[in-house]
Amino acid sequence: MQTVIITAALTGPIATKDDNPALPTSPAEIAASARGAYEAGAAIVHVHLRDERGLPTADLDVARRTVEAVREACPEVVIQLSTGAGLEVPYEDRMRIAEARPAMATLNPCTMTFGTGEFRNPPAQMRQLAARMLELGVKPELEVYDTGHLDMGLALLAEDLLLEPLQVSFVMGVRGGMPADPALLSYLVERLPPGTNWQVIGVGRANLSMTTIGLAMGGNARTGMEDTLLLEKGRPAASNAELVERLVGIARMLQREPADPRQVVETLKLSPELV
Ligand code: KMH
Ligand code: ZN
Repeated sequence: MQTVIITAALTGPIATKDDNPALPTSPAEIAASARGAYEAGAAIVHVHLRDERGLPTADLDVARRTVEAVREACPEVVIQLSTGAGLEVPYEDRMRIAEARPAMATLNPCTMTFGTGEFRNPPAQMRQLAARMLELGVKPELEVYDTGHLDMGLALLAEDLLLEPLQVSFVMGVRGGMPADPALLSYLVERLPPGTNWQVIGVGRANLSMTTIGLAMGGNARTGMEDTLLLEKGRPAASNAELVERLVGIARMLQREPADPRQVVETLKLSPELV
């Protein structure tokens, strides 16, 4: 049976507990949610840091405490820290997140309008972050929100700032990025270097449909309260685990079994000392 890498995006930078009381924000809540998501079938947890007021932060001490809490609660799962952090977080602070040496971290190749805000990813500093992740052995996950973002990612590969196999997310449905259109997904998947690991991220209403299409196309998939706070219209998700359980159910209907973290370490050639 073909395996599938399931990622759980636990918190994100935007929602608050007012939007969904089950949203994990403290290191302890994120750790417990990571445990639940792992037990439901996620091999990777995508983690945004929040400060004690619940606001997005890139504070390195919060990063280290959060990573430690997740490792304590769920030593098996692969930890991926977001360097996207939050729209208001200065890029210089975001770059420092890699110093926490998670096994994986996100790399956002392009500046864009992101909903009602601006998501700054200055080319020179983005390349500095890519180079630093290379030095630290932190595996980047390229977050592709539009067709040109993939071109930028392939430019980084040509500049030896990325190592293969690439890990690429196609983020569908962000206002300011590409719409949730299967034709765009097919176009982008066609342009990936052989051996690339790719996943679909569907935001909001696009989450269920686009991740299902991505699974059916043989890709990997992400879910979690960063991407959707609702299990269905009017029904808030009770937990990240609940969203992961649903995605795993769809994968199994498509005859695909969730990969475990060990398989992910091998497939993505993660640095063993960072897992
Ligand atoms: N911070 C959001 C604007 C990432 O995790 O690196 C986009 C984001 C990407 O969350
Ligand atoms: Zn994120």
